[in-house]
Amino acid sequence: MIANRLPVHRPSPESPWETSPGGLVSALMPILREHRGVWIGWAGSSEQACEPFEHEGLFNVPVSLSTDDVRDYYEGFSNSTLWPLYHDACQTPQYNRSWWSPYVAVNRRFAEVAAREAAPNGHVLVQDYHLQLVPGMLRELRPDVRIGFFLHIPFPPVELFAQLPWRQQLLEGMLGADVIGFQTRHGAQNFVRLVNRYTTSRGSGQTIAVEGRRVMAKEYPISIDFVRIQQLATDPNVVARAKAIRADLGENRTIMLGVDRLDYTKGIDQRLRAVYEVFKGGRHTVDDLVLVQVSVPSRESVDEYIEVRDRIEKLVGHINGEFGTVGAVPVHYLRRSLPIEELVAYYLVADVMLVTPFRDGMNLVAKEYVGSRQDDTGVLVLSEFTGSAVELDRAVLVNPHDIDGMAATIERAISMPKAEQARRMRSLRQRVRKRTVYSWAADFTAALTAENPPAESPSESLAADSTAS
Ligand code: GDG
Repeated sequence: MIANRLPVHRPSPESPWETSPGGLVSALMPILREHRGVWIGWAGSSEQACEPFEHEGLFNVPVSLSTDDVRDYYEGFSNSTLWPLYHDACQTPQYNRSWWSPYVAVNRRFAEVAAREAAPNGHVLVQDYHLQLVPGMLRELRPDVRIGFFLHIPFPPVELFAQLPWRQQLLEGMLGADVIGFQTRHGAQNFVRLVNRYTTSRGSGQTIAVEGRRVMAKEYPISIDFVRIQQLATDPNVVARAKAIRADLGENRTIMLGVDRLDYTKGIDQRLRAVYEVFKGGRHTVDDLVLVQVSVPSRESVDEYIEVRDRIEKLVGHINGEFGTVGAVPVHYLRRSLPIEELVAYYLVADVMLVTPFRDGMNLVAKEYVGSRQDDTGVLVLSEFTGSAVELDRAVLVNPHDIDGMAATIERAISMPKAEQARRMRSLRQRVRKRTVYSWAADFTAALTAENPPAESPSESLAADSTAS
């Protein structure tokens, strides 16, 4: 497994390693433990290069990054160019020419470590937008290994991706893989269209002919460890903690919950504006309604993240100042990471879960909330621009850009009859129970280990392709 970050971190070189929170880690830890795989990644900014080590049954191979690499490859090209561009350019992507060659150099470093570590005819799974050139580089170094690439974030439409000065190189890098996985069918289709437009390879449907090889580009929607969430949701300590939180917040109040990395793609500020409108509307007061917003600090040295944090904190102050009383506030804002048990206790007390990103590859929080609602109560308000909205279409879907619409939907969610809540939640739970992180891994690894059929001749694949231009 190759990902930008190792699945562990430590505050200082003297502290013990701890497993990190986050979508990628939540999704992949169970799989790697099961297969006794090696995880190649960066150990984090405070780390000097260190030797490979084992932690909780997992082998970690650290790749070191210099301060300049962190600035140019990580904060620069990955998080200030690709991240905003792939999320519908909801912040303006920066096309800084000096970030490109560090991105290439760091991708080469990862590919070289993988070339050393992979067993003969082994399988390598490359994760995410930071490492889109690795499949192509690794194929040159180790033509014997099968390579999978999975993109956790959305893959943008042609009109947006076309802005990238390095669009052809990134597409060709990804085409080094045998299987390229996306969160949604939309993402896979965008990729095939772009390959046809900007490379010499030709794709049709889910297959692309690349120099005599056949590459699959397909959706593999990621999910959660349903059983683990269920176990946590029934753990007596977690249930007792949920009762205590409810008692603290008020037995008769409707509790709304938001849980997100503190990221401008997550739409936390628009959500707060909608909540402001709900209180302003006058049908609810601080006595009967409360929002708990958990925001996990993230990428704190990137300017846009500092700005969104300021916007959010101003809005929280604004709402609490206008609608709070001495002893009761409408918004409880926790800017910190919580232990998973505590997080699930919050899922258990939330009558209404607000998941309103402007764009999100999948959103595991939405699935975790559903996974924890064993009694079929609770309402999930979900942005239609998340990958999870494809499967979780029985949630109450919202457009996060429409503040009034979102406020009206939140009011509807607050007063939804129990029978309708149960109908919707039963159907949502069935979906999440059926497709877990384990079935995601099984599907992806099955595709990776299956031999792709040989490529058609170029003329044949061109004839079959209706999207080539
Ligand atoms: C990326 C993509 C895609 C959150 N707060 C705490 C905590 N979390 C855990 C949640 C959940 C995960 O972090 C967040 O996952 P998301 O999917 O919601 O979002 P991203 O971090 O942006 O993840 C996303 C994902 O990758 C997987 O492919 O769905 O689209 O952007 O699992 O539970 N965990 C703990 N404490 C917290 O305070 N322990």
